[in-house]
Amino acid sequence: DKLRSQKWRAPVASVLERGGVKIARDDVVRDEPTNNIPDTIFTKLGQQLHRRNQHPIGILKNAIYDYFDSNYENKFDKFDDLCPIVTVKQNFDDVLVPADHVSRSYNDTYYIDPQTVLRCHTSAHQAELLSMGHKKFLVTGDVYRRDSIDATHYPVFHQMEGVRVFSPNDWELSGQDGTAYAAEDLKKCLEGLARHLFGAVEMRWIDTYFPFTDPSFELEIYFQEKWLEVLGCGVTEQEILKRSGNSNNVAWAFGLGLERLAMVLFDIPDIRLFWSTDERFTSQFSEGQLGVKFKPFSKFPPCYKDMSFWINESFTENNLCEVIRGIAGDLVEEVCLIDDFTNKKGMTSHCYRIAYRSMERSLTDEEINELQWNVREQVESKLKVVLR
Ligand code: FA5
Ligand code: MG
Repeated sequence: DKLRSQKWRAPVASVLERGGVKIARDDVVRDEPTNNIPDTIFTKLGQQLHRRNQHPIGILKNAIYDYFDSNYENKFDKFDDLCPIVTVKQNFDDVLVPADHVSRSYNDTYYIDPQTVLRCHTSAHQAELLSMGHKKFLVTGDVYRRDSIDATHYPVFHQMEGVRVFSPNDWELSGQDGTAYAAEDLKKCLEGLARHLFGAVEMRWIDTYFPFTDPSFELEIYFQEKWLEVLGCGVTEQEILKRSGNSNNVAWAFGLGLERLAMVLFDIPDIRLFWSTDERFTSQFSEGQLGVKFKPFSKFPPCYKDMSFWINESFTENNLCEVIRGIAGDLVEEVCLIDDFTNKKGMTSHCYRIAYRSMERSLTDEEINELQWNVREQVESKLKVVLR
């Protein structure tokens, strides 16, 4: 969600941010200080859930393809096998992300080396495909982000990018300017998609900011008693069109969060389930079946553990989450800041509540205590905070 952020933060070039880099890799041979990709992420590369026709993400992708195929005479060009390893230029520069934008930091993005990242959005492919002359296309793929931990955020997820380029004859007769025409067409297209997928559903548009579109919007859907952001979109910045040889045109673009849409579509309560190989999960979905509601296989109780510590200047929540995920893997359900205060000496204390829960079985006290013990130890040694 952070690409919408308008708050610039100077990239933290401190040792500790590099320390964040070292965090997950310091027990393997390949200890590259400029590489912050832990093994839990490496093992996800190439899994391509979006290309499995029996998996909820693949089923959803195919349903979205159907919508575009049946509503547009000239079909959208489709790409779902573009490599997730891209250059910093593709991921950021080509879509006008400013040099000091927070999303570029090692805290937010997985770097292979200073010029190469795991794409953090499918927008990384926009400029190239536009330059190749594509006017209407969909790009589906796995994307990677260092992020917080809860039921709707995961460090690997899937997006589908859509781009449509208009030429002056498209809008001239409408009495609108190109931008207004494209914005209206975009909203109609996405509202139609939501109806195609969900039928009636409670949704709302939010005005937002992206470096690559203006105006920019997000669509939220009411799910599990909350508004859930499912996509970002907008009218493409003219500079991107100009650079790709589309100077006289106007375009719209969107980026769908496929897990979020699939959660609503299939009633899947937690994003970790998409990675489950438990048959009680996988057997509930089949090719082409949209009407299925996921039946949880009995709900196991969560176990909460709190930990408090004095933070230092380079402490970040993403680094904390990476340490916890490195130890507990998918057994961690949520990490939540529950207390935050600064004492008279100017020292700041954070208290985090960690929820442990397996989607597949009951956890024993012993197992959880061991996890928590390791978490405390590594949080202290790797993040250099002082436990209280
Ligand atoms: C983007 O990634 C923009 N590239 C989208 C875009 C494309 C805007 C084209 C304009 C034009 P954002 O960071 O908001 O935006 O992510 C898009 C969607 O991905 C979100 O709405 C959400 O549904 C999903 N998403 C974001 N972070 C996560 C996460 N950690 N886990 C699961 N889904 C996520
Ligand atoms: Mg967002």
